[in-house]
Amino acid sequence: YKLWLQYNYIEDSDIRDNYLSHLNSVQYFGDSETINVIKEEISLAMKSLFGNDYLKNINKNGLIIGATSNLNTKILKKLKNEISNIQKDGFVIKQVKIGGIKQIVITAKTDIGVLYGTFNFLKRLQTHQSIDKINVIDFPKVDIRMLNHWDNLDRTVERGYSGFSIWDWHRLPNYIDTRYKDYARANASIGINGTALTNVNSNALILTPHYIEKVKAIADVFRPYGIKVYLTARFSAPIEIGNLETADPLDENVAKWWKDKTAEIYKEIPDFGGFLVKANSEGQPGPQNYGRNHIDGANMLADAVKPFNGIVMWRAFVYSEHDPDDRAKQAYSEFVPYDGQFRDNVLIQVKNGAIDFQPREPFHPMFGAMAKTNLMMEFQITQEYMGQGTHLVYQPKLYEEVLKADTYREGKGSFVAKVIDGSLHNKKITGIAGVANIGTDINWTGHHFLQANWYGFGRMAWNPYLKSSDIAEEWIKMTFTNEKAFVKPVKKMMVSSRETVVNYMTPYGLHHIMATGHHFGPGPWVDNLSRPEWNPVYYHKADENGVGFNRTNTGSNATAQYASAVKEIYNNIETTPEIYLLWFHHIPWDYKLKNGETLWNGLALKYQQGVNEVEEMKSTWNSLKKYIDPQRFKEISMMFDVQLNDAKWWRDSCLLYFQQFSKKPLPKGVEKSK
Ligand code: GCW
Repeated sequence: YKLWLQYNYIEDSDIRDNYLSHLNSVQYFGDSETINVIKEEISLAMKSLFGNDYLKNINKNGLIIGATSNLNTKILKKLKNEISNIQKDGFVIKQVKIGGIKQIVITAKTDIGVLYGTFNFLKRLQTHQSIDKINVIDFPKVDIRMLNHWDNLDRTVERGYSGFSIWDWHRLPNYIDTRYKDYARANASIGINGTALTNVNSNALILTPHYIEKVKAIADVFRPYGIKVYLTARFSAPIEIGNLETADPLDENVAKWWKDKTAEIYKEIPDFGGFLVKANSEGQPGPQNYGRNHIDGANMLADAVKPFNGIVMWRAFVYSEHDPDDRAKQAYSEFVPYDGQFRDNVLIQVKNGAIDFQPREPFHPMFGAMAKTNLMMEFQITQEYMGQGTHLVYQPKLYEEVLKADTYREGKGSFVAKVIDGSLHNKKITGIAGVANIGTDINWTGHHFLQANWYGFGRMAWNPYLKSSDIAEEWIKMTFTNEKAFVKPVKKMMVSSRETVVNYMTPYGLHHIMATGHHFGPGPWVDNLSRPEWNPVYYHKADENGVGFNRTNTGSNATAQYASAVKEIYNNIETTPEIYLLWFHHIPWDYKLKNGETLWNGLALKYQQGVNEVEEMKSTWNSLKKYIDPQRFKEISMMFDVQLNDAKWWRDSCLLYFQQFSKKPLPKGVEKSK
């Protein structure tokens, strides 16, 4: 339940004594709700890390915590250089000598920055890093770092696999579940500063006074932790809850209705973040219902929130049956021509890939393609297409792969990360969102290891250039133990787990072959759904001649949506990385892979490799029993049983299905379940 804020007692007395020699006292400067929560956190952490031996003597080495505006000039003088380098909600942690006493100063321009600095400092203690002569300066590289909850008002969670929604609408606003505070602590500890409480397939009721009051109660809990609340705006709300006959964005009454509604929300929640909108996508209402376009819709809402410094996050996840040629192309075609026409408080929110949160997708061609539009990333933390809440898949590895991809939009080195932090085109507002995997389960995320995906998302939102393996290591130490013999194998297992799921589900660029609706197990055979682009056969196109989706210039030409350097790489089968082979090319079963195997054999071997890797994870885990508590050990161990079964199911059924086209035997080494 405590996530990565376990603050395990430091058993090693050398480490403990060394820390304690620096931590005889703590002095706080400033007076705000945020400073109060910092005090609470420090006291909780210290007691837990050190037992009763902490913070005894005020005249010895200690901690000084407070924003620069509240520190005295003596301290400020010592930190002049560092302070001038603090950006945004960034912070400095530095040891200085004042009156012969060594003080570790945690400071920032804002109290929220001080909170971030405090959590950073506590992380160092949790992970047993040295604080001798500590000198750290850090700041968030992205402005909006938020979670998107796909939580419905009846507490079901769309694509949620860890119980029900933690927002207890029935008992709000008067009953404040302690979870809200723990949620805020956890998020603030990784730098998350926003949360959209409700599902993008939204219910307009959330915008009625009855619910606004409840949202306000949540916002009040989150405020000291620097977390702003956002809501999803159902485009047809003016009709559904406003008694208007239309939701046409160019209708004056509609625009006025949104302005009034927005003012009503801000009256209760003065720091309300703004709206997240899914429009004209998967049946959700939107401006196109009235013959208008995305600009009309987004700008109308942007004008409503503008006086309050609010923003609109307008999703680019659009596709329809009317473009049967290639679903992957639609978002780019619908949005890129509008570049430069959105208001400056609109962000277009783009999923990491052009289809839908697959185990692996090439980066979305919209990244880097809209130089004059704020554009933010949407990752999925919940595992809709990756075994849901039961498979250990460490997703920051996927995030890293996408962020590191080179769009070549401004020449070599135009990484997706530079689009997201705004540096590629000097963007006004930058953002990154993750679809939350949080629910009422005691461990929050269903599977203990999936807490790491929430953690890792937050860390990479703070700094999209971080290495996912480093993040895994700090998470393991904070969540379980610093014991090397545990950390090393677990880190290895986490870091390779993403490739493993690709191997047993969708190797070599296969995608969207999950069973219909729930997207859990395999379903490559499904061919009877009403819309072509819902059927897995649409994506793999397997027949006797081969398999894969030809998106090159001889096929759907989706490759033309990339910068020319990237387009050329993907158009040519020789230069296409094999991880994307079947994403971009339709190729014969006996095509020779780089390792000399035929495509059919290679595919079968990958499925087998995926199964073998889950076996290895399971046995690694079983060998680590002595390092952790029996309950977490057992629960995780049972999850590996589920994952292994599922991996075999994927291997067996996909190979059996594709074999009817390849008409070839399974290569040596590939097993079949009985
Ligand atoms: O991934 C798909 C999901 C839908 C989801 C949609 C979206 C919220 O299957 O459940 O709806 O994407 O992102 O809008």
